[in-house]
Amino acid sequence: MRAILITLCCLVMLQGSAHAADSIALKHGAHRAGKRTDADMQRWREHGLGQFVHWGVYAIPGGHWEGKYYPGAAEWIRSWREMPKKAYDNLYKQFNPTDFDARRWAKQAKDMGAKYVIFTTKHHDGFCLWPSKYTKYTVAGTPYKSDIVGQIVSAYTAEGIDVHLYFSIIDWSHKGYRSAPPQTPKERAAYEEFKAFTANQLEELLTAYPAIKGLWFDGSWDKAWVEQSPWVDTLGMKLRAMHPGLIIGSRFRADEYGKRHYDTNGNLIDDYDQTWERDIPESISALKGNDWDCAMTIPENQWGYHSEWKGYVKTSADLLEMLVRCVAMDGNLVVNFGPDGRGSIRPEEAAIAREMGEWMQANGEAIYGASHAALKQQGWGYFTKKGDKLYAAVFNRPVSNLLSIEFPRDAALPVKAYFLADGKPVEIVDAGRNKRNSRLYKLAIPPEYVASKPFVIVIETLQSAEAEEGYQQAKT
Ligand code: JFZ
Repeated sequence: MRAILITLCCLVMLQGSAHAADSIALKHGAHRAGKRTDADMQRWREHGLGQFVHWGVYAIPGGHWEGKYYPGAAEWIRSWREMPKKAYDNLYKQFNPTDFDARRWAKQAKDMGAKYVIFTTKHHDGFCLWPSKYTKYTVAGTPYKSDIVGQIVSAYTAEGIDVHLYFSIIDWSHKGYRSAPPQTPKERAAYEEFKAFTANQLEELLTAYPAIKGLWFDGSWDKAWVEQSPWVDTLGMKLRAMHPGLIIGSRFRADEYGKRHYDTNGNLIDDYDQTWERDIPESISALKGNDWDCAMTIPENQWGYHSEWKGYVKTSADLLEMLVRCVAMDGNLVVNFGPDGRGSIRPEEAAIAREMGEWMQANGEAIYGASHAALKQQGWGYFTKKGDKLYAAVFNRPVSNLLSIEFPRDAALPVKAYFLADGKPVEIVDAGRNKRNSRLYKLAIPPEYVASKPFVIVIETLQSAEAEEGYQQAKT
């Protein structure tokens, strides 16, 4: 009996699209082993920097209700017991952002150096910033009336910025929506309606805005949604068939065992790892070779507009360091903006955009299309690489002005170094070998070099034999 069972188990395990010998057959796990190799995904991978925009009716109260301060994330204020649901659900009647100018936002994002934007079409409250025909709770029913998603898609696309649409699976406005799995036949029927509604809205978005590049899902952790994994998988395939090249992160669906992001066999579900939110991995090994991005807030945990930020607010230097860290581990950083109820970007965010943009203008070469460099991490900063160039982004300038670098013995060796911003040369000092026979060098920053911001040194490399010669020549 036991032998029969084991044989049966083995047969079951051999079926399906298992990737490795020790993996189990999954119908709704990862559908691909390794990274996507197509041009659309390659383009996404090279973005480096993105902008996130959280906008909706929550921007009107801006984290306050009747004089009281809401300490949570502003876009969650509806769930606060101090704010009556009814009051929240009527906010749309006041939604009239007369300052909104999609072209101004897009220009600002472009000047910041963002290559893609993720824009909230619908957050957990269910309010739609496009005139969806499947609900009345949309921008069309507000005094503003006009389609906001449409304006965003055209303005950003015109600036050469790729648009990805944020879509919340959680929808507090739909009567069939629920977080826990439906139990009674009535609940099940209502949930089926919610599923159909969700699918309709997603198809509607892809049809109305064919220029978009991807969908950024959120709120898919609900047990009710996780339980629907085979259906969600089929929906995903339909969306991909409708929109070739579509990019979807790992926060859309679970496998049939309820595993999210990484399936039961440990393979990434869909196109990139979406678990890095307000968090950056310690080392590239945590990514297991997958694409990823990090969505980051400027204050601690505020996505929608909160008129009063409390706690530590990140500076442009903090965000630039995060950006370089992400790119050094083959990821993108997406910086969040929360415009106010009138459609204005707050001054603190405008300043961040400007400062990051100035830095990107001078140093973007070390970011766009750059990737992980397999060199030992150093305390002064981070390495990225592109072709035969290495970029040393310096965030902690040593008092000695000497930057240690270490090259594995068979790596291409450094032959020339200079500041990315102005091309001024940087001396490469040969510091011998360590006991592993790695080649050690020091980059000598001229003591008179003044930098009020992080800076980048380009290191040109040549493969060993050539390098040996080049280096000897460079010394003469
Ligand atoms: C979600 C939303 O609830 C929030 O309002 C915002 O839109 C953000 C981008 O996404 O919040 C999350 C989702 C996932 C994690 C943390 C906050 N997470 O995986 O750590």
